[in-house]
Amino acid sequence: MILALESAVIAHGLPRPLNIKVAVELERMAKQMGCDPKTIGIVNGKIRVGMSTSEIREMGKRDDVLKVGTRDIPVAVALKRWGATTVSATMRIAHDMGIKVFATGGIGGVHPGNNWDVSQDILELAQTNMIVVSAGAKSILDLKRTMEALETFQVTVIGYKTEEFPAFYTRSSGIRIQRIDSLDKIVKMFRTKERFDIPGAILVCNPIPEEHEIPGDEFESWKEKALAEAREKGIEGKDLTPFLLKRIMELSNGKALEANISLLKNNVRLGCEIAKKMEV
Ligand code: PSU
Ligand code: MN
Repeated sequence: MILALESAVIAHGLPRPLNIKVAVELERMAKQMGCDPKTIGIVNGKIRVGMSTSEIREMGKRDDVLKVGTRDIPVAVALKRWGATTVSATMRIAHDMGIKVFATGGIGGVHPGNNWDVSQDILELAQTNMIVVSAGAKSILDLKRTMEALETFQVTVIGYKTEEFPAFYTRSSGIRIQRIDSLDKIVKMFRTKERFDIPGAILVCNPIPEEHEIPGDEFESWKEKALAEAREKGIEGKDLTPFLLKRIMELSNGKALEANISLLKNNVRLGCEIAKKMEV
């Protein structure tokens, strides 16, 4: 009953020193639920499936950690760097080790604008056969285009106890998806995919718990401000997502941070339940 966890959230997603505390807490929760959590990352060029607590602590403190998507795995390994794996790289490595379930916060997707900033996460979700639990995609993204991309690339998207594609901080986006209420049905879907050799992931969308949800209009003003600042400063490419996350957390006076932690825990809980079902 292994559950994969990513490390980009430690190095680039959450502020210090809370990043370490949250990463350790997520592992503790998974263990308490009877799962074996494996936080995936790259330590001095070595791929670690199950970073030690001291490695997690060090990654959370270092300033020279690369943000590693799938295409960056060879770079981090060859240059013997520390690498924090995003959804794409975490999936690739976890799959290579035979891990079937992975819990994260939110997936990357299609950024707004016409500059073709489309996350590697989409391509990895299209190719790698796993169950990925996420709270949807953040509304810093173009959610409609993100959903269209997921369809084009044949990613199976389902809502756990919801009919709407959740938007990370909020439970709703107006974009409809197939609702599933039973863990057994998720496992059945996975088995069917295997039977017919359908490549790619099942993206299980798990909305943020109601008590920590941030209303869309409140979020919208922070988002607009963060996006405008990014444009002004010329921040783009792989630096864009971490910059926006950081600014939104600051602008929200900690509310976005609390929400982020809440949904991470919620996804680890569901990930554990699914991982346990997969074994039966
Ligand atoms: N969404 C979050 N927090 C994160 C990320 C996404 O709420 O830390 C990270 C994930 O690791 C995701 C990555 O895979 O950002 C996507 O980055 P990009 O948009 O550069 O592909
Ligand atoms: Mn990008």
